[in-house]
Amino acid sequence: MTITVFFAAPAVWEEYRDLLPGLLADAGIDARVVTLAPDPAAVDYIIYAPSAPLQDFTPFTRCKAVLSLWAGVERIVGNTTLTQPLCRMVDTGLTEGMLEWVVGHALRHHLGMDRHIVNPGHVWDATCPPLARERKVAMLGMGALGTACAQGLAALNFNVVGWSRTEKHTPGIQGFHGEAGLEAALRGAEIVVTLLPKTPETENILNAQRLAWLKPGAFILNPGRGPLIDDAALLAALETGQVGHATLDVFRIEPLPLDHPFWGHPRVTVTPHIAADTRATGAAKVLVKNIRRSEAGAPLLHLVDRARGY
Ligand code: NDP
Ligand code: OXD
Repeated sequence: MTITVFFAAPAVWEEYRDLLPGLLADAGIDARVVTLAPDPAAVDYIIYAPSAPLQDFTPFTRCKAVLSLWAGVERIVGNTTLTQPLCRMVDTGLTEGMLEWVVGHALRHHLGMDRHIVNPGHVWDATCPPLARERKVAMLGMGALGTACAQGLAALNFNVVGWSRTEKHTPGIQGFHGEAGLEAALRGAEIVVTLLPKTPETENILNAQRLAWLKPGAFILNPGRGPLIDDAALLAALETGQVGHATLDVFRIEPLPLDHPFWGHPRVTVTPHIAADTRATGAAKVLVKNIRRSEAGAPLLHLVDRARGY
């Protein structure tokens, strides 16, 4: 029987149009992919992105899963009309992109590259940076992305510790978990990377008290979500020097409003939510794999726990 896949993310359909139907066919799935759902009750799977106009999932009575093109699902997970299983995106392209962004920005701060790249006074400052092994890095979030980034930084010899909700045993990374483990993870850290989902528990996780646990002059990298950081506390910590620099990819409001103090702040780098992008070539394979599993009666991959919110 032909299944109907509703691609409900018009902004990125061009990237998938020549890819997805062929991959479904190659996987032996008899499917038609539609970009409009005139008969929602006939739809078997929905492919979703936050830019999608779709908000009411009630009419999709036959839908077996909603497959998100994004890793972060905070904009859909609380939708009360969504009763169908929700899967998030976990893909090597997303992971590799995040690893590159995190390692690149961590090395920029670790090596003090700015002093040499922007040096209008031609100052001969021969201060040598410490070795990576001498710097503690706290990775908040040890999921698909956090683990890859923690391992990448550890491979460069950084002293990486990880923090997650549940206990983890990642080779080469000292693990901490839960509220009780947060202080030990952050205390004395010189680089903090936030790769947590936005949930009620993680909002403002980096507040004034926790920023004070870091080594003075610490660097913050936030490619997770804007609300993980208390903006006012961060600005105050930048003012006192407790935080030396913050490199931020995500914000409470995006695009970041032009009058926001982060723009133009000498110790804040703004990148426009580009740390990692879902790339169609890899993502389409993940979507097809999940549809194939579901059609074969196997459990869905990357299922979101609606109660946890990620
Ligand atoms: P995962 O779901 O794989 O990992 C989330 C991690 O956060 C897990 O280790 C989880 O712990 C931990 N966590 C969640 N809640 C808590 C809590 N209350 N206390 C402690 N730890 C907690 O997500 P990904 O790694 O795939 O992605 C992380 C986030 O990155 C996304 O949610 C998204 O917001 C962001 N992102 C940003 C992108 C960008 O371009 N800027 C691109 C893609 C994603 P546990 O393992 O115990 O469950
Ligand atoms: C995502 C993102 O969550 O791009 O995938 O932020």
